[in-house]
Amino acid sequence: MAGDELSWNVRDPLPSSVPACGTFGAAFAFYPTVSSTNDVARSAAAAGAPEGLTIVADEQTEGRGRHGRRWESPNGASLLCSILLRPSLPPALAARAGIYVALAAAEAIEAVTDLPVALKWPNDLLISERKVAGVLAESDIVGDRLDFVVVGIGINVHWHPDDPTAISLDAAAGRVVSRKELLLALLAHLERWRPYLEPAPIDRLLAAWRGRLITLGRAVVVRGPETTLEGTAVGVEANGGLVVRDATDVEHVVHAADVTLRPARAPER
Ligand code: BT5
Repeated sequence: MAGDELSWNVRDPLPSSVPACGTFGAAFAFYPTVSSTNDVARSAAAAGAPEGLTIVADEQTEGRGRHGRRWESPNGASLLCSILLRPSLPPALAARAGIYVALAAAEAIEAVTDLPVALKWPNDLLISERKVAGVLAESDIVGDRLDFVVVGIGINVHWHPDDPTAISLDAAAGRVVSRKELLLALLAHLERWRPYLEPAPIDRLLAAWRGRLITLGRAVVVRGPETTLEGTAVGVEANGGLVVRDATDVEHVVHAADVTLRPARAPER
């Protein structure tokens, strides 16, 4: 069914608030018209808005894609949405935010429509190899830190451009798909994947543990079941093994042993 066989001018209102179900949507705003939902979310982010802020609009006067391209959508036809994220990622990994939102959106569409969604690098969502949604991630870096990332997503729900490479959910599903249902599914899938946007949680556990480990940098005597080793504790491996460098600069990894700390050297006067 072609996209224009179904009218997009259906009564399918977006909500003015969403049920509190976690981080996403706890701060929420709907606008009939904005320049771009990403602009609204970025201004709010700069003013200190919390992670999870969700901005939706019926219409954008300056909806944009990547590299200054336009994102087309008639009033009320799409789910136009921007999400504010504040992940503790190094700026070099900011692209993960777009990956995360694209994945959550693909799952949300599948949950609501049962249609299989594929991703095209970097972050296009495709149904039957036609673009149904696009993702635009815009980040703000302060010093060597990622302050925030605003990820905008536009999903063609009731309309798509008159272009064989584009599709809408209504056209693909052969029915009128609810934008509100899609929005709630998106928020739920964002919630589900959010922990994985952080540096691997297990690495964070190890880093926190390592931070308290008095052993590192100290001269140690290591007594294992068979051998005794003297040296300096220089690190911990991912599996928890202690790395000890001996007097000849050879590194040994110790797993089961008793470690005695040599007294720390008195500070030089
Ligand atoms: C994207 O860019 O695909 C990112 C689109 C992000 C839009 C959302 S809407 C909410 C938020 N607020 C914004 O202002 N933006 C985000 P890109 O990969 O550069 O693709 C843009 C290209 O896709 C255009 O040059 C057109 O060729 C095509 N296009 C434009 N509108 C389309 C639509 N509705 N459906 C499919 N393709 C479209």
